[in-house]
Amino acid sequence: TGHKWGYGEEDGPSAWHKSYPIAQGTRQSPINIVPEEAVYDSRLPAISINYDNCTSLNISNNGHSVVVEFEDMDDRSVIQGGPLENAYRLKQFHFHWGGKDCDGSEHTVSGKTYVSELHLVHWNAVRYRTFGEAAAAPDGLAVLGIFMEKGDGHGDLHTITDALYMVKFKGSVANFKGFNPKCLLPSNLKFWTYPGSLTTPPLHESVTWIVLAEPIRVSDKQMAKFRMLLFSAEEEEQRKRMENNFRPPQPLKGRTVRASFK
Ligand code: B30
Ligand code: ZN
Repeated sequence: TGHKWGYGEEDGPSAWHKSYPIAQGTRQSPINIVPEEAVYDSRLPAISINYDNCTSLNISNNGHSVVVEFEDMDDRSVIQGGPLENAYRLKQFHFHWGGKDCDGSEHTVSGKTYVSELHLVHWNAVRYRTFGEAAAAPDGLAVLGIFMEKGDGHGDLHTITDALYMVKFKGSVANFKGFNPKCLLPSNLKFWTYPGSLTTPPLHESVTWIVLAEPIRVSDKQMAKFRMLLFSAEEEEQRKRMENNFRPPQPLKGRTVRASFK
């Protein structure tokens, strides 16, 4: 896949605007969330996550992250409630992380960064025919962001980290059936929500962000496995470790962040 963007000196976040001018748009992501400035909305329904009949397909390295994809032909795994007007279907999840533990998340909370951030990407199949169509529409996507902090390792995260050796190189894909991401959720689903964008090119302003306040835990050993992945393909001579694949916070530009909790 011939992406010309990346996370390096030359092709990283500060260069993206040259090929993707929307990088300087009015609803870009991620952002720094300031809890004191978020507006508690008592009429915001709870977020409802229904992954009961969820079917994962494969795990892959797309050259910017590791991605687990789902069958999205019907409404078997959906998110609804919160700021969403209808159910959104799970398409994939992926991670962003740092090279060291001092950074890695895309969203920050009062300037605090986490070691990693999990994104569960859902699309509006009520209003759009395909994921691609939804990804370019203002109400097309809903991404559930979950912070990961250093600790004992959460639930079944090891199922993912133990599979990473199979997708070390860019372009590699491995079978990954029967994984239910329900096991990756924290116990409390309180959240912040705001209108934003994809955090990677094409940076479309199509995402309703739902960022959970409660982080999940990832161990040192598990983070080391993420950092064994490579941005480069097997045939490339220059091996580049996959790390620091996060975009820094973008200007809020007058947007309101709403909180589901006081
Ligand atoms: S994120 O959650 O905001 N980080 C996409 C989805 C979620 C986010 C970012 C991007 C997305 O669907 N991007 C378009 C898909 N890719 C295909 C791919 O797998 O690899 C196309 C592309 O970038 O232009 Cu490379
Ligand atoms: Zn992401």
